[in-house]
Amino acid sequence: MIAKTLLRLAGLALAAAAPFAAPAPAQAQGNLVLYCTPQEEWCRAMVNAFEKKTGIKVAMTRKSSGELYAQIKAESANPKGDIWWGGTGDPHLQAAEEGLAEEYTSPMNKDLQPWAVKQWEQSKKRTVGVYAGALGFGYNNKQLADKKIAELKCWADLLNPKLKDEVQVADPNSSGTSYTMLATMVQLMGEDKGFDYLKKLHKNVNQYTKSGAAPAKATSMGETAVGITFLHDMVTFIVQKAPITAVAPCEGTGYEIGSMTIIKGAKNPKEAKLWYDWALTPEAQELGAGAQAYQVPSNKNAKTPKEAPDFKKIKFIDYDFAKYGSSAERKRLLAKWDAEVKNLPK
Ligand code: S7P
Repeated sequence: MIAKTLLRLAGLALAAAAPFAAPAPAQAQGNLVLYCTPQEEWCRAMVNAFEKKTGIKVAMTRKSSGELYAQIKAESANPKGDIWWGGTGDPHLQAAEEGLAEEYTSPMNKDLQPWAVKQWEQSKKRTVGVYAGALGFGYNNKQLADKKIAELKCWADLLNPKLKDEVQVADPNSSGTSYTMLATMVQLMGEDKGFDYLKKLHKNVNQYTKSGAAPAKATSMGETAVGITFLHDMVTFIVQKAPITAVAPCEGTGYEIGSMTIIKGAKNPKEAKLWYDWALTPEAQELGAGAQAYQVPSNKNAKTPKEAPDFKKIKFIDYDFAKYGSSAERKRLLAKWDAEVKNLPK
């Protein structure tokens, strides 16, 4: 199963450069309220390009995955957002299951990778994959050398007592990255051993940040020796010459299908669909690399950035999105993490 997933994901990195005709949205006037979860720079680049192409004015709010899910739920009686672009797939699936998302079938679906379409099918047409990213960690080479700690290769290495208060990871309630880690540990080790691991890791955690990518920046600046993030978030700083080594853990790891959802009751549904179709084109998906976002795009004809982690070299678990993106399971695991891990004494 794992091998099958790996092969399927390996295919992601080999997007064919077939000729492609992106649908050209007609020049339009109008407004769109965008909820955006990836890096601010990528969100801005998307907004600027879309406004230029369509004449539609975009009001954008950037927040972490769990935070935007909670906001969309809180606003559901009077929705303020039109479309939610990016962020880990689990909270998008939860929103779909809870009736917070509109059904939509984009003409672009035919050009998408099977994993992106599967996300759409699993959500009953309410969310679709826009990119994929592998979970891992990164360490600051100087910090590690100063502490005389050997190269870190595995999740198990992060439990080294010499790393006390030297590991940073986000809070899974606000962060989709960190929820992916929580669900990954449960799937990789089994629930009891996975929670044991998280409790031991807690002793080494210096801070549970709100944002999933924040530990990558902290690692780049030497504020923490180790950060647990998606690998592409570490690569962003490696490209900027930060002294970081990015690690795909030896035991195996999970991954995200970054997703997109039209919000139920959107006030600007026509504009939301224009964004949706455009965001699935190679033209839009290739904007990521220019903003130093190195996820793997979901359109088969979009170029995968050359800096993107090589999925063929990563040992992936067969992440069960249906289960771990379900409302009941996500609520249960987060409540258990709050009760058993978050406030443990060190
Ligand atoms: O930074 C890009 C990215 O890693 O951020 C998204 C993530 O869900 C947002 O951060 P949170 O963990 O704070 O929710 C990912 O989808 C994306 O690849």
